[in-house]
Amino acid sequence: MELLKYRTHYAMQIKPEMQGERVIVAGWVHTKRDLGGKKFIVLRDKSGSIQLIISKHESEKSVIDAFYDISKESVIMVEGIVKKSDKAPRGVEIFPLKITLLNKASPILPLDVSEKVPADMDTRLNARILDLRRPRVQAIFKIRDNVLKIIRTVLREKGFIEVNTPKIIATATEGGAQLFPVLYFGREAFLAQSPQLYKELLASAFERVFEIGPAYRAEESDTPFHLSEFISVDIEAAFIDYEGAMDILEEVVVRVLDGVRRENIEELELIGHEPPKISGKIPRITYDEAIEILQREGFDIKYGEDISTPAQRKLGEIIEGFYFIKDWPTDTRPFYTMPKEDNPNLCEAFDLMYGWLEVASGSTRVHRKGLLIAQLERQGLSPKSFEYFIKWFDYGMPPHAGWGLGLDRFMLILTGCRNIREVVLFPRDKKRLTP
Ligand code: AMO
Repeated sequence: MELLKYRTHYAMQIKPEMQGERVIVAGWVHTKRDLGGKKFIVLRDKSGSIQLIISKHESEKSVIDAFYDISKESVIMVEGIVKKSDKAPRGVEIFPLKITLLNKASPILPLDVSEKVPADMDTRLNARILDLRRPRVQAIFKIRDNVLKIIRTVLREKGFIEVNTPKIIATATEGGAQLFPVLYFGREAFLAQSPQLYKELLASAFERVFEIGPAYRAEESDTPFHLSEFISVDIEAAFIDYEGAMDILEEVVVRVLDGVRRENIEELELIGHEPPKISGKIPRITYDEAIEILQREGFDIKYGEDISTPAQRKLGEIIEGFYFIKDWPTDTRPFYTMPKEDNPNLCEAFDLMYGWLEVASGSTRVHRKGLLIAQLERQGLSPKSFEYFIKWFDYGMPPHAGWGLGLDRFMLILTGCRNIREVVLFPRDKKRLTP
């Protein structure tokens, strides 16, 4: 019943076998073509599109008038007869008996939805709502929807529950420089850079939690890989260490790649991309090994420092596909990261890389209060301002580990898009706050 007011069928449900059936479809005018004796409208709806054929001699006058009246992107409802036709796309079209104009679009559009007129990224993002009507752009977001579904399925299978933590918070977690301040009833607060501290506390209550939510970073860098608001897939689990956390991440990545390949065949075809395959396990190299490789290549890189973007690019040329870099220098990682027992200069942390792009990072966390305070002080942070976090370490904090995966960066790999803004509905960066 739900369908009957405006339509009996979606565009893609119209099949040649339905020859002669009376149907009602509704959607947007994708394209309009006037060949004189014959006129064509391609009607687009959420399922795809269907051609309407109007004949100068056989169609009702009201239908011909409607053809001239409607502009591209107008919303119409069409009642008509299904016609089998070898010339029509998918071998079928509709001969309209009645066209109802539900809402007329302005004849000058800020973006051509049918993609006949090319547009650069800024134009596309300025007219994002029209851009999101493009079938190829929709394919990206259908894949994204499936990715979210698969991630949730895998993590629930593994005993995680989905949680939502506050995004207005009192202190930084990933270093102070990139924080967005918020005026909070006269006090200073910040937008959360990560659910880090909350997910750790929750691991002491639920053992296994995950969150898929926004993370905010005042990113100065204007790159195709940074946003000031991105979606972070976060997990935290009690009674595992970083190797266990990598195992879970590996399974999530493998299952997503597999699921998208199997379930998004049409979308992948539309965007012309094949996601990578993983054969076997994802290699886990150490920071030491990464530095050795780079030095062997003649790269001027100091042991103990973070790996710079140019060095990362070099590494990505040498090691293709997905790989982990683990056992980072303790000084390069946040205070909550567990140092290695046999060498506290290194810590139980990892990054998941794809070529030179960092997709996720994680670690074993410090679960003893004394060490946590020492690490805060070592990084010049005040334990007092983390009191709301630290105090719970007195009441039974289990050993735990976790990771955060940048969903939007992961989407780049899955779709082959080159700019992170393409895989986000309404991207936020230093220059863009609307739409
Ligand atoms: P990290 O700071 O490495 O770790 O962030 C995790 C992942 O988030 C993605 N990411 C971004 N994506 C788009 N735009 C950005 N500005 C941006 N910044 C980061 C990356 C990165 O790998 N709390 C830890 C995770 C943990 O240890 O559990 C954290 O936030 O893909």
